[in-house]
Amino acid sequence: MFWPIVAIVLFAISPAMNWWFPGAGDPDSLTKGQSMTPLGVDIDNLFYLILIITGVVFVLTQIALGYVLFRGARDQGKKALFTHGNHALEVMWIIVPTGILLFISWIQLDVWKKFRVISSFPEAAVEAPVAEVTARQFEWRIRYPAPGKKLQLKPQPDDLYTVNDLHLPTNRPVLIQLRSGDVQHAFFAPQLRMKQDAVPGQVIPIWFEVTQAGHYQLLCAELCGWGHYKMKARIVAEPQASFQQYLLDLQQEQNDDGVPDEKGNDAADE
Ligand SMILES: [Cu+2]
Repeated sequence: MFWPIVAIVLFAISPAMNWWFPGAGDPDSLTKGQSMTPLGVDIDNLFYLILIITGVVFVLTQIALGYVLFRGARDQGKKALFTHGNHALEVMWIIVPTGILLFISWIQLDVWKKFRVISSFPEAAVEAPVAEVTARQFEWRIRYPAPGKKLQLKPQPDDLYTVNDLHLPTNRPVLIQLRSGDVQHAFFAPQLRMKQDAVPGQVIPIWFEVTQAGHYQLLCAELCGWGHYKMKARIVAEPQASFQQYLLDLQQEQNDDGVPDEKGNDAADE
């Protein structure tokens, strides 16, 4: 009974110890441990379902094991019973796990479709990708289209660039074109429940919808070389208006050559 008790105690104290899923930045927040995207909540629910099924099976089999050990210790001296098996039992323990696995694979189809199948992505997000993120040794290069323009597959002269700082609008599905410049990396935003490999030579679209403004982690989840640990970036989710303003500011900053204009004003000071 030792391991079931350990498992149940760990399960009970995990949320309080902050060992649960990563959630909102504020550790005292009520949403701690809760995904910041609606699809992430669906993914968490699948995880909980599997945790409950495996948890119940684990506790029941441990109790059965404990009972058999207890019986064996109590009935010492009795002759052991050898059997060639029980046909009905064997049929049962093939059919029941098969049924459970089929049930899990069926119930996750919808979430998988929304997460990975491009034809099921939200149309508005597919029409206007927000940014292109290129992973490289060892940083995230971010390319936005100029304000008011659409992101093209090929870089445009007026595109805007940043490194390790991905700004996104909240409360609408956003699509990102994911690339890799060298080796295989993985775009991992734990609070948003988004993980996708970046593969050289491929442009992989990913989408999510952040429901709460804030700062979230962006990490590389594929050991990609000596500087893998340096690929720690941030995602800044903000309302549409401040996201637009951010792009305008970025544009001004990028186009500023540092030379004062005819009136003697430095563009960056305006
Ligand atoms: Cu990497």
